[in-house]
Amino acid sequence: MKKVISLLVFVLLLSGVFAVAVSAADDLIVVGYSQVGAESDWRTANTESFKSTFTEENGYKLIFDDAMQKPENQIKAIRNFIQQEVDYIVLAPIVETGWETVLGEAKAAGIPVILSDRMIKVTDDSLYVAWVGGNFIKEGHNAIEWLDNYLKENGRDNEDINIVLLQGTIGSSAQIGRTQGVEELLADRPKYHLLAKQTGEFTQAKGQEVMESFLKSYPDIDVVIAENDDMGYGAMEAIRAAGKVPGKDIIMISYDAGRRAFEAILKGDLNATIECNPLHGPRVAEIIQKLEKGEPVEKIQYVDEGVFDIKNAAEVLPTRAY
Ligand code: GZL
Repeated sequence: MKKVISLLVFVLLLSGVFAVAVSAADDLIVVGYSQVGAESDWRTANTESFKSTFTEENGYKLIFDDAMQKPENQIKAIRNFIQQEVDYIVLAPIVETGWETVLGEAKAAGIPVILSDRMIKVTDDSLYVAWVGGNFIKEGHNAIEWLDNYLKENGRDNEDINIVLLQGTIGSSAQIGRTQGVEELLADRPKYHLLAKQTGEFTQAKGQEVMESFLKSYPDIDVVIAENDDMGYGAMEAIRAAGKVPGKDIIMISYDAGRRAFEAILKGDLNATIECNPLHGPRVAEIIQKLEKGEPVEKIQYVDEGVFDIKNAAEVLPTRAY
């Protein structure tokens, strides 16, 4: 008899534990996150920012999808999130176009969409609740304004300056904004000559390949502007292989301001890195918490960004989170 009672108590306890576990799982906010890929140091830091924020102990279940830089994979992932009836969809859109239909499906399913990193071009901006990211046009301006000061400080402000531009993924907000910002300021600087621009797909390998072709076509390049640090590292390899010294024979400017960029500045290989802060996880979580409470959220939320060079790299590097 005693055995029966103890078995009964054990089963009751077990079902109670199970019920608590189920209800705890039910309380988690389910977030479907479609990430661009894993193409750069920046992207790695951006992904880590989400994975370390959207944890079960913080009250979330994160369903993460790496689109491997293919927009069609993001469309599939979003449809999958809708089928799984997630509570929120977070999208880092690879390119700006092609989102009306699938985000319309998310809206019809009553699932709020939050954009992180890059922007989308849609006629109906109710298709997303908010966007968190960098001010890409301002980042473009930052590069040219830094170059103005650098040339002045080095007594070269009256020289004709030949520039090549390694662009990011064509059609991505980061590429569109940075290129626009650079070209806007070049338009009223007759001494600066943009010899060529071409995409390096935000990767180190492709950046090196494109820079090799630039060096073959243009023997007198003075400045490389790379729309991310990774393409900048590739360009440095190409410049060294051509018998020149990056950071000295050719001024090097790149975007993101990851740890490796600070190290390259201190080594003298890179002259400036224009920050684009990837730590969007906490900002997106803040938006979700507000939405959970029915509070209003700002539609467009820029992250803080700086410009780093030999003057501040040593002091700032120890404080960097990525
Ligand atoms: C910028 C982000 C860009 C980074 C690249 O917000 O979209 O994509 O500059 C990354 O490093 O590949």
